[in-house]
Amino acid sequence: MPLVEINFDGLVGPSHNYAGLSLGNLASANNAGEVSYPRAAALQGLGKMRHNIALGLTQGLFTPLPRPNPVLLKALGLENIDESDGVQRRLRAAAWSASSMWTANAATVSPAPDTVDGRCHLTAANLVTMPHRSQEWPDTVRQLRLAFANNQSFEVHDAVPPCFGDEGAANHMRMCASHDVPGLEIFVYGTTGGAFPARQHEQASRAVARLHGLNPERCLFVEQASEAIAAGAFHNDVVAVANERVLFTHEQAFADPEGTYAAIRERLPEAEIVVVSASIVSLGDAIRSYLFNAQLLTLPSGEMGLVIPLEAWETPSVRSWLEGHVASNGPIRRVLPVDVRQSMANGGGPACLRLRVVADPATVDPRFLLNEAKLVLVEQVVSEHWPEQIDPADIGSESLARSVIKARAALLEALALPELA
Ligand code: SUG
Repeated sequence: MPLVEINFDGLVGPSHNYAGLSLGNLASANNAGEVSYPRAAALQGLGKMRHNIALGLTQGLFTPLPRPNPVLLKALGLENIDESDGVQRRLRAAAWSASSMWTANAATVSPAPDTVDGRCHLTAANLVTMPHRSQEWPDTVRQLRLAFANNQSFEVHDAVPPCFGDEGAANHMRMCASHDVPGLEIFVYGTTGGAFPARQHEQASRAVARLHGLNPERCLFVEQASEAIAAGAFHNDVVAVANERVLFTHEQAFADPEGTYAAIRERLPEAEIVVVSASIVSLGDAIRSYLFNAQLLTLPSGEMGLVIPLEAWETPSVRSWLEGHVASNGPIRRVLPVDVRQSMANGGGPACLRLRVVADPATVDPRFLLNEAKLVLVEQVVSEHWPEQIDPADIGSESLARSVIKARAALLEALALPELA
């Protein structure tokens, strides 16, 4: 049974907009009120998926969740209210958010070689820190239970209780000799972020590790540096990323960097830890450019490639670090810039847009796997149905709501996914 890493990207939803809902996410705050381009955004995301398929990688797709979310609008008593004050407008915008596109926050995933029952375990993330994200998990679970319905290979858990914030794979890294052998699972939590919230609670991470039946000797619970959160690294994947034996991290990612590296090396002697020092790429440049919100991938040749946002390539300190690393024969052999600017403007880089699942593709519902023909089909649906642009002032408009609902329905029909309608 060949276990490979499958990247499930979230398709940018038809209601993609810039409502500035995420405190501590600098891009979301800086672009609040801007006009968004949902059609272009979704096509950019699909472009990244095509790019990664062309590299010879297995690619999956998750569909956008129902928006505007009738469940949230009803629960907040906002169903029949037209006149809104500022707070009500933000709550309404929450119900319209397309934030489920960032599937790195959909769940935490422990592949079969790591778990006591030999199945791949997924726990949906409760995302309770941000109201617009806390509505995602019940619909996310529905989608995960469909994609991973094969219960000989998978178990999908409900989110952990809302007393402990959990943001999923964005705060979880797995290191291993190769994807198909037991790995070291590294859970990164925050305690404080100055003016900004620490979204991942240690007890949520520990609960996920227990639910997944992980071997405690192959788990690490590591604190994120509060200075990183305070500087805008609202998830660990904004300042660090791992793949197989390589950890690629900013010097200021962890509260105790040396202790963290030593603990990793003790458990995984073959680990290669690539640290970018703050004197070469400042924490500010790392966060603005999203250098670490990259897909560190093992290519079919066995070499590692780093899929970065164009913004990183355009940042002089970052580009010169990357060029130096490749020239000095470091473990990242190829740098692969992609354009996901519409998602980036809400704080979502290439890594945010994907959930990594190590599994045998034959055990996944094929409707969630992509090939060129399906990509073309989805592009057609997006080109025909996704709104060209959304001004945040349009949020709440009935005609826009109708087109957003219709667009998602057209996608579900094209993908033959009536269960999600
Ligand atoms: O949760 N942005 C998302 C970005 C998530 C990025 N994911 C990872 N780092 N894995 C967030 O802050 C912006 C929504 C708005 O402002 O309208 C937003 O939700």
